[in-house]
Formats: sequence, C-alpha cells, structure tokens
Amino acid sequence: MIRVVATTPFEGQKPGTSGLRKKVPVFQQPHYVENFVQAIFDSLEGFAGQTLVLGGDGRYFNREAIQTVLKMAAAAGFGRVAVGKGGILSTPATSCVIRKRKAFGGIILSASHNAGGPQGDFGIKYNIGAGGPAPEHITDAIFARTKTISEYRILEAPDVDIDTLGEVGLGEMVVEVFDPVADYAELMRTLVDFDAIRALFQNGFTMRFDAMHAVTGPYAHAILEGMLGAAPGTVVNGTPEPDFAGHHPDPNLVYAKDLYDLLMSDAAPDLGAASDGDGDRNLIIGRGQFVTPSDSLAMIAANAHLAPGYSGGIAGIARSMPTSGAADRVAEKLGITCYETPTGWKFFGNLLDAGLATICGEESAGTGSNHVREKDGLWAVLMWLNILAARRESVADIVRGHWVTYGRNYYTRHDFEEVDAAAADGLMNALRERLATLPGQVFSGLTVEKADDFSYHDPVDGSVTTKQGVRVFFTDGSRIVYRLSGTGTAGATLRVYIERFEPDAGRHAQETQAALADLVALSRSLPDIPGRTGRTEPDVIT
Ligand code: VG1
Ligand code: CO
Repeated sequence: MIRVVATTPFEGQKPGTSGLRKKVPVFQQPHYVENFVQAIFDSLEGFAGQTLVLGGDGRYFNREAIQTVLKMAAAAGFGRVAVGKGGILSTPATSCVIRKRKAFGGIILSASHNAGGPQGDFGIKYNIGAGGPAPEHITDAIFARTKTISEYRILEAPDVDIDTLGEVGLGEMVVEVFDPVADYAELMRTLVDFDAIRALFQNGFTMRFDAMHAVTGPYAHAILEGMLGAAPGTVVNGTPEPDFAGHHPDPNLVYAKDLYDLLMSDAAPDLGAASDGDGDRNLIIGRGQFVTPSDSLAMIAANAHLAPGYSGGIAGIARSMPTSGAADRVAEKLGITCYETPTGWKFFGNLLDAGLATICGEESAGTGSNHVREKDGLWAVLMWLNILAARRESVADIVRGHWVTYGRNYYTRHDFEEVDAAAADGLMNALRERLATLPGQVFSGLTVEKADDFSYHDPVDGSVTTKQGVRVFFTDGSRIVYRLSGTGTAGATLRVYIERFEPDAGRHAQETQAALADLVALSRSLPDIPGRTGRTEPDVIT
C-alpha cells in the first residue's frame, strides 16, 4: 500500500557542488531524506516504468537511506531499481551502469571524501540518464521543490534484502540486486591495455593501492589483484567500512600520509595510489615523486594515445577553473581546445556529450574521460599503469620529462576550514568589490594584470553560471584564486589556489611551497585572511 505522508519543508536542502551533504544527524531527522528524495522525483518527468540505479559508498546510514529510496521509487512508479549488492556502488560505477542499462537516472548516497560515522557526513546526489550529476537547472528545481513540499509517497513494505544477487518484487516495481564491480571492470578492460599491465606486474613492478576503507576496495581487489595479477596485498584498507575506520577517506597528502611516506622511503614500491570515499578521486605517487592532480591531468592527456581506448587521439580537454594551466599547454601542443569550467563535475557533462572534450580533470584529485560522466579514481590509476607499461619509465622520469617539454606549473591549494560563514562571505564580497581597482596595483613586487569573478558560458546549451571564484592574475603569469567550498557541512571552507608557471627546466627542482612562498604570503595579505577569519595558517595544504 502506498502511504501519502504530510510533511513540511526543511531549510537548506540545497544541492551543492556535488549533491546535498549534511551531518548524519541532520539526515536522521524524520522526513528529511523523504522530503529530499520526493523533491528529486517531483522535479523529473517521464520515469514511469523506467529504471533507477541506486547505490552508495557504504558509509554509515547508507543502508537505511537505500531502503527509503527503494520504497519511495516504488511509490513514484519506477519500473525497476538496480541496486548494487550491499548498497555498494562507486560513483564512477554508478555512472557506468546508468549508461550501460540506459536507465532513467541514478541516486548516489555519498559524501565522498568527507568523514563518515554517526557524527560524520552523509549525502544524496541525483544523476541523469547520460550518467552524470544533474545539471544546475535540475538541482535548482529540486531545491525549489524542497521549499514547497507538503507530502511524500512511500510504499509500506518490509525492508528489501539487498545482500542477495537477483530480482525481487517491491509493490509493482522490481528490485534487482547486482554485482557492483562487473560492469565497471568490463568497461575498464576496453579502455586500457590489460595485457600490457599484466606483463608489467609479471616483470616485478610493485604497487600499493590504498582504498582508505572506502568503496574502491572491492573494485581494486577484483581489477588490480584479480584481473591484472598484482601481488596479493597490493590493495590495502580494501574493505569498505561504515566509518572508514575513523579516517577521512580523502586521498591527499594529509589524509594519505602513510602512503606518501612509504613512497618517499627506501621501501617504496614503483607506484602508490589511493581513492576517496566514493571512488571518484585519485592520488598518484611514484617512487620519490608525488604527481599533483593538475599535472596528472596534463600527463594523462599527453599520453592518452598509449591506451587502446584513446588510440585515435583526444578531441579536447576540459579542466575546472582553479585547476592549473598544465593541461592547457598539452592541449596547445596537440592542437585541441582546453575548456575551462566551474568547479564540479556537472559542468563537464555537456562538453563530453557533445564530443568537445575527451579527458577532464580537477585540481581536487579528480580525473576522468568520456567513458562515464563522473570523475573516476581507478580509471586514472589504470591509465597511469597503462602509460608506465607502455613507456617503461619511472613515474619520476615521466614527470620530469613532461616538465622539460611543457614547463612546470607550480601549484598548491590552501584550505581554511570551518571558518565563520559570515566572515567568509564578507571576505569574498570585499574582494569582489575591489576587482575593478586591482589591475595595475603592485603587491610585494607582483603587479596585478587583471582580476575578475569567473563566469562560465556553456558552449553547448548557452547557460551562464556566475560568481564561480575570484581570480587575480599577475603580469608574470602567476595566479591566485579564491572560492568558497560547496561540499562542506560545517561553517565555510575558504579555498585559495596558488599557481606559477616556470618554463626554465633549470628551475624545476624547487619544493612547491618554497617556489610559491611570495604568492602564498600575498594570498593571505591581499584579502586579509588573518584579520577577517582569525586564521593565520590553513588547515589543509594540497
Ligand atoms: C570539491 C572540489 C571539487 C569537486 C567536489 C566534489 O568541491 O573542490 O573539485 O568536484 O569537491 O568532489 P568544493 O565545492 O568543496 O570545492 V567529491 O569526490 O567530494 O564528489
Ligand atoms: Co568523491
């Protein structure tokens, strides 16, 4: 029986950079999940009898939310929900499955790299039939609906067993529990040279993949150790846990420090890699050589033709605005366009659908291609393995060689987390007010060339997205970018992105923070971060 339940709106159910993210106790309030899921369904048309793909990164509250979505999807009239076994489905695998099954869309339950557990974060994101995150006109409609919602519909039924493969009925709908790894692994096999990578491992190549107790464990076990023959034990922390064993499943140099330390030690394997909570981010570290995400994007693009899925070359590259210009230099050499989009994968969808871009990436450890419509952590690792197998050089040699050819973009991001929201808004507004007066001014020897607030004009659908980050460019080619995070769940996170291009190969061996020290100091004094936020040092440096 379908129950119609009266409800009232919750404040703040606004999807951010990547879906709705809040603390678990917020989601645990009666009606909270139901309101948001109903708002999603109310914003969509034409799904009667169609398939919805459903899964999550296995974090705390995943199973409860899955049951709610299943019963609401049955009440809404979906014909089938395909749910990953155990409620597990990485973000890129969700995108893969939506596309492969020609599903109407999908719901991903994840707060990505944010900590999980009873006091941690949870999230809900809707993906469209093309496989990617809902574009802004849909997320805007969902948010508008959350503000007027007065009832939701849910099937009264016992919980569905999501741990047994196969199909069961739920009201008039079919619930299909499927293997979350199979389709994804099959897709990977068509894109990268599994034979070459298997031979690489056979010849003694060593690797450590840290799944950070999050969703990529089963995928990495099956693909790296199973299909590719990496030594058992290559994958560590490979069992998804609801609280990620108490860690932040964020593959950066702060939260994956053990991996970094190993790769810098005498005991280093040839390659170290990691992925985040929902499997869409990647960290790449060679023996003694960290690869920044911005560089990794450029290097994957420059070498993509070595992988069978891209042997015909790439049509274009797209990067988010704060991502370094390293990819632009590769695009220039290849004679293709490098598109610059706002932060968040949803802006790449149109470019990929239209065939304008093949490879996309973000400075936040996200890299992907037109094989799905999400960033894809394991794909990036497999691309690196393919490149290493084809070139038979070390990561360090490939990185240094790339810099010699293209120059080096020294790059760092400084995050000031849980800043008072009003103070952060005040800082951004004050910067915006000064934009017109900045050009020509000289700060500690650096002359401002231009300054703006980034707007994106989507070349495919003509939509315009404004206020995507304040950019200050200097005459020597350096750049500082300021923006506020759209994924946090407490206060505001101020992200400061700092970059300088160095063409001279004789100056490529500097330590990043030292090479950028003057810009870093200026990045704090220019908007008076200490005065406005009370912070003198960032919480996270990537
Ligand atoms: C951050 C990153 C952005 C990424 C987003 C989602 O957003 O900066 O590049 O697309 O997280 O990634 P923000 O608004 O906090 O800067 V994930 O792996 O959290 O889905
Ligand atoms: Co993620």
